[in-house]
Amino acid sequence: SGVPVVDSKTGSSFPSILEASQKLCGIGLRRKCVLGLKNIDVYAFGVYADDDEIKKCLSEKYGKSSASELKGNKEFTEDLLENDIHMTVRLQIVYGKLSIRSVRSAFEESVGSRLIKFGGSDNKELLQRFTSQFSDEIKIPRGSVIHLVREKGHVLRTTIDGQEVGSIQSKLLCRSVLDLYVGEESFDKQAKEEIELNMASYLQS
Ligand code: DAO
Ligand code: DAO
Ligand code: DAO
Repeated sequence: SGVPVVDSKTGSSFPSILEASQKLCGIGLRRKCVLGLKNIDVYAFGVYADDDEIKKCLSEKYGKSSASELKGNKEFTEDLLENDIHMTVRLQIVYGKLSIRSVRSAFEESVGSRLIKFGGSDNKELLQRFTSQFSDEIKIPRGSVIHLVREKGHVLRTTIDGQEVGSIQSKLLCRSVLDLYVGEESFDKQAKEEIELNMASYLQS
């Protein structure tokens, strides 16, 4: 079922298929500027989607457009984020000194700003209540693999190294998390383009 794709910058390897139907659409890098000084590589990520579901959901609307026409089309991006399409984002941790405190604050900044953008400021408290439950005992060493999975019915399921962390049913949360990787202000612009192009190509296949 295909050779893994290896990110040349970090050496992280991504299987080309996950859970039988999730196909790799593109990989990228999450970097973060610390102390306004230097960028650190935090994790490499791969975005996966179910090609049949993309086709089922979107071929009526976009089936006549070519993949290159759809690349960078805002409405197409919006439809990928809003629809109940099974997607997985696989994170492979590169940074070796990740503390739960920094995960919590990065999460509040990145996911939090989207929850507010797409859902309104009353989600701020909810987010803080959630991140306060990120237990200090959780260890996320270099090489850890985190899956963020959007399942049927807009359920976000999270695992760390195959262990369940939790599932939350929220369309807003699913949308906000996927927006980090596929949205307009994604962490890695080049990755976003590649992901969109591959997703668009599923409509013609
Ligand atoms: O040590 O303060 C520091 C810099 C660490 C930045 C970490 C950013 C965390 C990004 C979220 C990771 C989610 C798994
Ligand atoms: O990169 O800014 C970011 C956010 C990535 C989302 C990571 C979710 C990690 C959830 C695991 C929490 C376990 C403590
Ligand atoms: O749908 O009403 C809503 C808002 C739900 C926001 C929930 C925030 C919790 C963050 C969970 C992160 C899981 C990785």
